[in-house]
Amino acid sequence: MKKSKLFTLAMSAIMAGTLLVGCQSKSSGSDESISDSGTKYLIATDSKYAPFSFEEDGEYKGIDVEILAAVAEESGFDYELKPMDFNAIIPALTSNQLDGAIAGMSITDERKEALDFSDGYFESGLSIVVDSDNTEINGVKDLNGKTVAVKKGTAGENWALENQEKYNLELKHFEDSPAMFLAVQGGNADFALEDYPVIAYKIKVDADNELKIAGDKVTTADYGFAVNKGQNAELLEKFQEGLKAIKENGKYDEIISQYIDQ
Ligand code: ASN
Repeated sequence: MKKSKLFTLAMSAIMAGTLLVGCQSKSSGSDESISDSGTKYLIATDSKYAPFSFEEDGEYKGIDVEILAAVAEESGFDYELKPMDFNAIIPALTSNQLDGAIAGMSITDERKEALDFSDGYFESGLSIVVDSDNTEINGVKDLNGKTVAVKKGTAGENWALENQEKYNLELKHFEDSPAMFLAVQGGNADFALEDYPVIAYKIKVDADNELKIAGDKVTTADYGFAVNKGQNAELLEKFQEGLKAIKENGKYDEIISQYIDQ
């Protein structure tokens, strides 16, 4: 029952993704759901990235989803939320198939070449994730010759690629974070690279998890709301203003404290 529901959801996500890629283009002006008129923005989130964005009982929730809702209310803009695999989000932004993204996305210099970011709204950074029985890997110093699970298109994948030679790593690439965690739990990878708040939340809420964090954070980075570079300055500005307002009026802290112990 559960499986078939998941399958249906996955299929609709794939179809929605296909439609998105196939039909919606700002430059063609053929689709009104894109905000040519500035009335309704199409904004992506990572479809499986608790506690930032995840589906529960048919609804999307989480820090990113709720910050976006609060900011939009504050700044008075309309949007449609588009949950996607992270890997598809940046290409869809740069080809104007999306107006913006709030997807647990680290602000990096490389991404800044293609995207404009808001101020950081959450401090994050990569951690090493291992099976809870693993006593061998206790930090970066123990990674030599290991197999690493990475999520496509992420800062974690980038770190693994940059350090592949240094640590003689074998990379296994996955579409989403749950698949990466399963690879570690199932012994298909020695470790995964995932953002600290994401793995810490999983360990906290999932009683069946067999994972732990090894050593200190590997990197530090802030999450930002992103738009295509040089475009959608209006949306970016509205996001910035709204973010500032919800930080001042307590709404931001209220959202965070639902998911993260402060
Ligand atoms: N945190 C990842 C990154 O910035 C994105 C994600 O997995 N949603 O690359």
